[in-house]
Amino acid sequence: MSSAQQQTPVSTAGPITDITSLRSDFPILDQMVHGKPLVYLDSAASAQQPQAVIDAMVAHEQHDHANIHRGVHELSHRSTDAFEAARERVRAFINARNCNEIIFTRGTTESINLVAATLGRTQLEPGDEVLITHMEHHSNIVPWQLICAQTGAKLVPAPITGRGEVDADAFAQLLNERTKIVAIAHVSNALGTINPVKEMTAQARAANAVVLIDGAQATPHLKVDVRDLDCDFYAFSGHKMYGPTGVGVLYGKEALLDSMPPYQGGGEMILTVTFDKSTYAELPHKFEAGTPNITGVIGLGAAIDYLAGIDLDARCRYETELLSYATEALRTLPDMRIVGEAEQKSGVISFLLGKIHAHDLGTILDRDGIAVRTGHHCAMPVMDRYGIPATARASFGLYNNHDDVDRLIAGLRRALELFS
Ligand code: C6P
Repeated sequence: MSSAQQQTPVSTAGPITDITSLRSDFPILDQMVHGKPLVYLDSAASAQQPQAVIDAMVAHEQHDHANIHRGVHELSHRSTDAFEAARERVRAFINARNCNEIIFTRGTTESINLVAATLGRTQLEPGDEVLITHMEHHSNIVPWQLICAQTGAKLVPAPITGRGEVDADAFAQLLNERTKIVAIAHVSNALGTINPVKEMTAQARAANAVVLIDGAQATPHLKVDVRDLDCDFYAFSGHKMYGPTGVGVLYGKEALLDSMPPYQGGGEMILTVTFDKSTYAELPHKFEAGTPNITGVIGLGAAIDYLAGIDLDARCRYETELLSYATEALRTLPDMRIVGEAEQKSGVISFLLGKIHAHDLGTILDRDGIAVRTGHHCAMPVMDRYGIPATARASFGLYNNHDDVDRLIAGLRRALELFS
């Protein structure tokens, strides 16, 4: 059977509503680390993959591997079909109008760099402004800084409150006729805040700005509908949403993508080439120079199938309940400081415990088999905002449960004892 056929959802019994049954789909979780059962609380850095995703990629490599869009032979046809079928899955997943609006990239970082280096480079002029927020990941700061340095435009960060929400009044005031691009996170990886991106997009579009949403931390947890959001661009990564690393997506409105120059030159993105001049392929290929991560794209398609097989409401309820269980449990610890207490949160709790450095906390937890991330989480301005060098961060996937949280709390209690 070809991998394209294997990607089709298997369940005919309707979407799964019992989330607790899903943990066994993830083979990596069934292991001991330092003699203790693994507790994986680092899904915001990279989520684990279910067997179905691994199987789809292995099947592709075993049966169908070949380059795409280039061969007349059977394997190349199969590979191309599987690749383009994954594009259709992505389109449906975010409700884009058509597949021309789905560009495969290496991940969120490359998606944002693509927009900055094409639209940003050609549209920004001295005095123009790119409005971001103080809670952005470096991937939604540095590409804009680079392009501002080249064009004379200015990067403007909208402030955030002590709770970790964008200051809505300040955001509205900062939007003005010089604002050409607004680039905002849907969900903050350092604070867990869910931003009101639909409202922010409407405000930005009313000011005639182009809007890019960094959806890296949103697609694993929330329903994303780019038509409803009415954003111009939406960027996300496969490996945060139970797919493989090295593959991601840039959604862009077709007319806008059409008007932009290519990002990289090479094979696949051209129509004709002479030494005088080249003409470019139609969308989406215009932005997909070179051989893409074919297996990764197929894995991403399988991850979308996997998520589509789970009832979204049940998943959201489960994850929201787990987040509040974990938040309440952490609050029972003495000297606990949770960084980021927005009303709307998803997936992530950043915290500090007494005077224990976040890295020490991470190391102690690791000895207990508990994986959390520590550091600035590629969001140094967030750390500066709260006057801290780093936090420990527990982040959750649909395979986590109360036991994982209880193990985390026990590990933190041990850390407190060690440092008392
Ligand atoms: N955040 C984290 O541990 P890439 O690396 O391109 O797949 O994703 C970059 C990125 C962009 N925006 C947000 C909001 C993100 O969270 C990330 C990745 C990881 O928080 C690794 S730093």
